[in-house]
Amino acid sequence: MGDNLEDLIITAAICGAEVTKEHNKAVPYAINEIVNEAEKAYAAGASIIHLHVRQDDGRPTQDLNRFQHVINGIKEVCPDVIIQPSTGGSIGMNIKERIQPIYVNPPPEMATLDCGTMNFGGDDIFINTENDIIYFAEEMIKLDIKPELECFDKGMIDTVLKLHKKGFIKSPMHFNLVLGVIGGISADVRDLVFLIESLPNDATYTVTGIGKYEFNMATASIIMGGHARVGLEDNIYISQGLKAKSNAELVKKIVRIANELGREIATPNKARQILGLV
Ligand code: KMH
Ligand code: ZN
Repeated sequence: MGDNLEDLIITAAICGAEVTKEHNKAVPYAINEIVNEAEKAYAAGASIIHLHVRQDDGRPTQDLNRFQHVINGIKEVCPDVIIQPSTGGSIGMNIKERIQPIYVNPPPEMATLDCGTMNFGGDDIFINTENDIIYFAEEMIKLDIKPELECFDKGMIDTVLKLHKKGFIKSPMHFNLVLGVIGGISADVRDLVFLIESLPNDATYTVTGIGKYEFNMATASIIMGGHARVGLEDNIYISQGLKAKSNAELVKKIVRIANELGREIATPNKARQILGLV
């Protein structure tokens, strides 16, 4: 294994919108905390920072200025890392609110694009109608931003393929297969194989396993030639019952696993080549 697989792109989802310091005190809120977590995750091997931001008191926000400040701060300490703002925001935000971070200056190289409506974690509804998806996609095309297509279930991949045929999403596409959100697809290897086999041949993909599935799903992806996402947004534990001390600790664990399996880690510039960002 590893001989002919491309280098592993590690995405660190360092902040999220729903997880709080009550869940894990390492979840960053203030600008300097987020910048610090990004820097350490990058130093540990992450080439992409998936970014949400917060008010100082922890409330999630999609405020353009707040994103600009955080992105400027991250670029100061790790200028070459790929910054991927979230357009998912948090549950209940409207699409105009959510799209703001794609308008930072200069535009980000990538941003997330959530590809369907779903129950999210129980009673919440994460709304992404087809028209919403088209709106995000068209704005990203205008600014030459590569969408990372967040798919929480197989039907969302079908939606992407349909919108791709209509020209709203360009090839080669990059997917984030998210498994284990309550309301989305479960996180069995069988589910992951099903999703991967549903992707176009020229697509790239990363895999996010939620909660206790984070490392199993990431490891399966490493073996199958995909990429991996870890971070406090998705999982607060480094191992069963033991809270992670930082995002970097989660990144270091997946680097160790990849090393053991003979998969090289991508630098940000290698990640740019793999994703067609250059
Ligand atoms: N906070 C979730 C409701 C994304 O970043 O694009 C959505 C989310 C997805 O985190
Ligand atoms: Zn997110």
